[in-house]
Amino acid sequence: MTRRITVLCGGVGAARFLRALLAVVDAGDICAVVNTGDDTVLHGLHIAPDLDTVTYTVGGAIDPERGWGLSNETWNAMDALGRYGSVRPSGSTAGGTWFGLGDRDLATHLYRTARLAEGATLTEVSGEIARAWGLGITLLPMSDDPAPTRVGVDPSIDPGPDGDGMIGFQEYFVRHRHGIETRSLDLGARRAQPTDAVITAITEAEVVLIAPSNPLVSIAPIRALPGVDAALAARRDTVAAISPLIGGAALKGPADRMMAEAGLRPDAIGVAEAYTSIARALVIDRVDAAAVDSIAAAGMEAVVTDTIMSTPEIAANLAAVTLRAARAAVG
Ligand code: FO1
Repeated sequence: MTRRITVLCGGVGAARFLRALLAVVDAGDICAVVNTGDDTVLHGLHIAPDLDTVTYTVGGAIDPERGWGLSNETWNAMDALGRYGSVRPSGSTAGGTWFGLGDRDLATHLYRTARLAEGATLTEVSGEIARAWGLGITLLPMSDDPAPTRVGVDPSIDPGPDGDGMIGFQEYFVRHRHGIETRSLDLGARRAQPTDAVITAITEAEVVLIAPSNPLVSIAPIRALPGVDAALAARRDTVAAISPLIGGAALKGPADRMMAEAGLRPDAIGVAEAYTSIARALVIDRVDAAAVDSIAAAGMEAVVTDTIMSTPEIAANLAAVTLRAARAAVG
């Protein structure tokens, strides 16, 4: 059964938007299509940060300061791993503690990894995890295939496993604290397939919303899956996006710098240029009201409102405004 509203999601901003959307529509009407380009294997465990950030946020268990991981978390396993760091041979990644995995968060990765090892698909496991957390929404990974995003950096800073400066997304985002220049992006999604459920969620929903996520590393991987961009373009009139850039900056994360490094305008107009082929409306913050004409010139209709979800009321209004913008063409 197709949900009425499909939301293309990345990490923190998307998760917060989904929570806002739940204030104005039933969970049962929402299908979240989530980026898995950030997924990585550490300690032999399949880590799916964007799926987990959506799960924990919608499930009301997210750590509010970090925006990822669980609240009231303990770190005993990480602390205990530290002992082995001193004996680890060079070249080994075992026992690394640079990526913080809390004790309760580990349960999710243990469950997911064991189920995948039994032959379950990531879609099946994500459905089980969503049910275990009582989310109500449909939680779909963008693909059941590995689709890792890799970031090209200066090899003299980090040569990466192949010596060419191509490193994993979490190595860029966490280990290097996204503080080094990105020279290129390799979207593993280009070599993966969207699940049938994702294509159905995009083609049969009443509206598709693009959450306020990083256009390049959260939304672009979903678009890069064969057939997805065309499916979105085919229904462009009922697709609305929210700009994750406000006043030329991202609220959290490196979206603005990565856009500039990719030669795109690091502002709402740059977001419009990135999305105009697949979405009709772009919801922007009041501070960007002067960009309305430029966004129109890029082919999108700008809708101005408060987009910083600092209170539940502002968040609910953003969700309602975005829904209205997506439905506007439906009449
Ligand atoms: N982000 C960090 O900045 N430091 C971490 O140690 C870290 C651990 C982590 C563990 C599980 C998880 O689901 C997310 C985690 N994140 C961490 C956030 C993650 O890197 C980002 O949420 C996404 O990959 C980008 O949206």
